[in-house]
Amino acid sequence: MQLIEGVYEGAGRRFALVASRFNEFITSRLVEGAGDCLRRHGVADGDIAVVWVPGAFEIPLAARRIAEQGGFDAVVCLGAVIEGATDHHEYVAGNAAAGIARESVAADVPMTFGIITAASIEQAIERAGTKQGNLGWNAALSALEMTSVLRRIDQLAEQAEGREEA
Ligand code: INI
Repeated sequence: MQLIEGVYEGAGRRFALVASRFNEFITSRLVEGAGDCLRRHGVADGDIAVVWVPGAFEIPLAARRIAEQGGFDAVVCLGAVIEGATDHHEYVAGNAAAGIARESVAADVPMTFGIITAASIEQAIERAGTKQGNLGWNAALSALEMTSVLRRIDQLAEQAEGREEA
């Protein structure tokens, strides 16, 4: 039995952070958390790009464009959708989540979901570097793991091809 799992080694890898300006008070903390996580796992500061978009709704398109231009191993998507008086936030959050999942698979590049969905500003603050940790940090860690596990899956396929040829 072969076990395939990722490790958290970032040296030589390039990451893009796509962050929304909407609720920038919160999202700037997510950007800090994601950058901190990547640097602590060996990613060079110069190998991290930060791309700002207007809101969470715009994240999937920017993430797809970044993935298609090549050069990045993964895209970390960072935003904060906070419940309002209407159901507007549900459309924003739902489409951001579905869009990121769709574009990641379509572009064949890991895109991780670091978008806080919160019922209040307090809840969002708790997830942006206080009581409940930092969702940006977690999304960056998942991006590291996915780049690693995908590489290992590719290596497994190469090994299998080698055995067929022998
Ligand atoms: N964008 C967010 O990132 N978070 C929100 O909470 C939010 N709400 O609730 O309105 C939000 N709206 C803006 C949206 O993402 C788009 O930028 C806008 O609709 C223009 O397309």
